[in-house]
Amino acid sequence: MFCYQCQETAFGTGCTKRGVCGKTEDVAKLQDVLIYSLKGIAEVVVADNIPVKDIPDVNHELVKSLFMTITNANFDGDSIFAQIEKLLALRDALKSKYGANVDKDSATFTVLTLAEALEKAESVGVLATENEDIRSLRQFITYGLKGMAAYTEHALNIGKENLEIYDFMYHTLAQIEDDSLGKDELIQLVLKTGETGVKSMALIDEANTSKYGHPEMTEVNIGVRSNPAILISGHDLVDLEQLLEQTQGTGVDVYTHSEMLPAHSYPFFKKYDNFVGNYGNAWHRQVTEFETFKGPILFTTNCIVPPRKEEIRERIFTTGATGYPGCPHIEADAEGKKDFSQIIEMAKKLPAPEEIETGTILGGFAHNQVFALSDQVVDAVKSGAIRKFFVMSGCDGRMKDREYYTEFAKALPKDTVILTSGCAKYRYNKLGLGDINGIPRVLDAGQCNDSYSWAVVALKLKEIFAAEDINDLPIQFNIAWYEQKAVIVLMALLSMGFKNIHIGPTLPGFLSDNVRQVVIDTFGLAKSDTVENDLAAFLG
Ligand code: FSO
Ligand code: SF4
Repeated sequence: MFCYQCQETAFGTGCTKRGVCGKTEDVAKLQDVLIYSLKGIAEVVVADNIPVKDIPDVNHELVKSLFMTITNANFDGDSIFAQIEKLLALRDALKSKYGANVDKDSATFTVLTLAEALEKAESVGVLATENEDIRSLRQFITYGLKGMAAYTEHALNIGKENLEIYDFMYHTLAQIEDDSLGKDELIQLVLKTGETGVKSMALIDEANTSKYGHPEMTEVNIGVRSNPAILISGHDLVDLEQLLEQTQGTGVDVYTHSEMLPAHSYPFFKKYDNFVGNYGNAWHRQVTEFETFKGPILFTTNCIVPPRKEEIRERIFTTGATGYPGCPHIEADAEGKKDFSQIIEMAKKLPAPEEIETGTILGGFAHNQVFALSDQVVDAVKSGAIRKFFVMSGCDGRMKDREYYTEFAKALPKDTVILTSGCAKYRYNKLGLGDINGIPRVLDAGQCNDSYSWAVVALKLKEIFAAEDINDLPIQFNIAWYEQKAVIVLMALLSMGFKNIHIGPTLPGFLSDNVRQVVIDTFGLAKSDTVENDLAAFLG
């Protein structure tokens, strides 16, 4: 196996035996074959000019398959192999229906058994591209597509689609295998991926807000009640809605975990009085927090940490693109309805969660809520009460050096405001950093996809302050990254013209030396340094 798609990749260069994330060699290989199968479908769609509006089933399997390969989403080899079989059948059906004549291996290969799929992986994985720079750019783009797919799938679950996104995905998957594309063309494709990434983030924003209302300033309880309860993790709001509906009148409470926290700020979910609060912190702390939670856990998306203890594994359920061997996977029926009754029945028999924290945290500062405060914000900037905004969106992770983000937040002067989203916020959202004339110093827009809000807010500020360049605004990006959703957020920001973005705790291992240099020279991308050096650099 070879995988270097996330920030925790072994030695910063690549996992070659087993993933640091816990992914086995077989699962890594099957994911490579899954991606290769998608390339075959893309070849067929592009070669035959098949209109994406005519192939909804294929489009939906495209985004689901990409999503299944995101870090910490799916550890279940059987479900990945079943997905490969499904894709190959779809590919062949497309070929016979449209009469496509594509002779590329990705469009013609077959694997009949798991063993054959594992053998196939030997020649189609990441290292199949020999040139290190071309490989780096091809993977950069592929990881962007994975993040884009995650956002597209959530929007799709709410019934919102943008056909341009599928179209882009097929063309890009077909193009990145095209040996005629050199470094420069691939760099252009990175930016195009970012542009389409912006569309996917706008789509999920539209889907979420049209169905659940605009997030509003909300205090979220982090303590517990005495009822038995279910913990829901991941990002899918439709799964949350269905779980809340099905738990009404059962005596079972529902708590959010990690990236599901922002759901509390949507007006729609406030009507459920068993929707108690948020339990725990960012994904990697689930190892201890699931022990004290006591009840069943539903994963709607990543991030799953492979549960070592059987007692915890027995309480885990997956749905959507996620999977874990031995944990029940809940499928939707033809109408998209999921039956969560087995989770509810399990919850009733288990003890209530053990309290690990008390108090509240503040959220709901997506673009609409920030625009509602815009007069206050603009006055504070004009008067000098706010000197600078720091966008610290992104992901949290296990590495010790991520303490940097807590220390950086603590060390920021009191006339600065943190704009956050994604699970990175857990590094500083309980520090009590106060406010500036009533404006909280940590404004949380929501999930990682809600980083979109900060781009929208920046564009608004550019207009208000009549700035010529978006980079002239008093906004500094200091982002924490971990997996491929953060990769698409980064690409989106680059495509919008934001420069001098700092990311950490390390630069991506998938950037080769040359590609890294190009990104540094062209976009001013930099790695976070020490708190002292960064503060000095950012605040002059
Ligand atoms: Fe975090 Fe995991 Fe949202 Fe990611 S829970 S790390 S970028 O999946 O998706 O922020
Ligand atoms: Fe390694 Fe990350 Fe790939 Fe897991 S997802 S195998 S930790 S690079």
